[in-house]
Amino acid sequence: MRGRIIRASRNIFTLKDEAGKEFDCRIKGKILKGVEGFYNPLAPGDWVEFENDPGREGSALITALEKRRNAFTRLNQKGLGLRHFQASQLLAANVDLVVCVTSPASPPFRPRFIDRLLVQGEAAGIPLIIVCNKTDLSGDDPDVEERLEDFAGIGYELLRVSAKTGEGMEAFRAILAGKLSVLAGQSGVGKSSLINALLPDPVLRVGDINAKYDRGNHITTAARLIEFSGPGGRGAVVDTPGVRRLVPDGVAPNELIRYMKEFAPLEGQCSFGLSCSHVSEPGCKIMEAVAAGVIHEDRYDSFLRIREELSALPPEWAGHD
Ligand SMILES: Nc1nc2c(ncn2[C@@H]2O[C@H](COP(=O)(O)OP(=O)(O)O)[C@@H](O)[C@H]2O)c(=O)[nH]1
Ligand SMILES: [Mg+2]
Ligand SMILES: [Zn+2]
Repeated sequence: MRGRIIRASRNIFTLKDEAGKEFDCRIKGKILKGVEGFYNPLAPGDWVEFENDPGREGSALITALEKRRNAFTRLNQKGLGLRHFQASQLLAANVDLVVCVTSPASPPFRPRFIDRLLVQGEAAGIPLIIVCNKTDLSGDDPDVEERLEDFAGIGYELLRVSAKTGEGMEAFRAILAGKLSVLAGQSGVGKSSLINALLPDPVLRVGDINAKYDRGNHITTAARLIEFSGPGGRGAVVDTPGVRRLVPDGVAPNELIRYMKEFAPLEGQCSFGLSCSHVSEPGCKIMEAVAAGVIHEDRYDSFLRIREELSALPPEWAGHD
C-alpha cells in the first residue's frame, strides 16, 4: 500500500493512505533505503510503501521510501565545543513551493532571515515566494517597504496578507492550490495562523501557547502537513517549527553566490574571475553592483555573513563543490 507522510518525529510517523485514512506508523526493521545522511529519516511530503503492523491494530509499518524529488532542510545545530552536533534536518519532501513568511512588525521585520530562507530554497531548487503577513499592523514603514520592493525587484513574487482580517487570503489560496507548499519563517510571523485561515476550522495552535510548547517539547520540532480545499482547488501546506537561527544547509561557501538570485549572473564576471572574494578586489562586479544600487547593501551584508558562517562549518556540513 502507498501513503504520504503527514507528520514525522525522529521515529514515529503518521501517514495518510490514498483513501484518506491515517495510520500511526514506524519503520519496519532498522533501516530504510534512501534516508541516509539526515538527522530524521522521513518528513511530511514523503511517499512511502507500507503494510499493516501485525502487532498493533490500526498501525502500519513503512517498508520503502519513494525517491524524493527534492527536500527542504535546515542545518540542525545543537550544543557548543566538543559536544557540538549538527545534522541536516528534513522539514519537508517533494515540495512545489516554499513560502517565506514575514511580518512588518510584531515580531520586528527581519529581512536577513528571509535572505537565509531564500538561499535554502534556491539551494534545494524549489520555487519561492515571499508573503508579508500582518498587513493590518503596518503603518507603511518605509524601511520595510524598501526591502519588500527589493525582493520583488530581484524577481520573487510578493504577497501582502493578513491572517487576521483576511486581506490577500484569496490570492494566497489561489497560489497554493494544486501544490505542496512549505511555510517557513521566524517564530511568531503567523505561519500557523495563515494555515488556519485556509481551513473551515482552525487545527493549529497559534501564539504564546505554541511558542511555549515549541521550546519544551521535541515533538513540536516536527513539521506537519495539512490539506485544504477551496474554490481554486485542493492543496497541501506544511507548517514548520520556528527557528531562531538559520544557517543554510548543504551549501559550500563558494557556491552561495549561485543561490542569491541577483548575484548569480555575476559569478565569474569579476576581474579576478572565480577567485574574487568580492570584498576588496578591483574590478569586482558584485561590489560594483552594490555601489550602483543593483544589489541592495543589506543583501550584500547577508551574503558576507552567511558565507562567513558557512566557512566556519566543518566541510562535511557545508556541501560539496
Ligand atoms: N495582527 C495580526 N496578528 C496576527 C496575524 N497573524 C497571526 N497573528 C498573531 O501572531 C501571533 C503568532 O501567530 P502564529 O500563527 O502562532 O505564528 P507562527 O509562530 O509563525 O506559527 C499570534 O498571536 C497570532 O494571533 C495577522 O495577520 N495580524
Ligand atoms: Mg506556528
Ligand atoms: Zn568579485
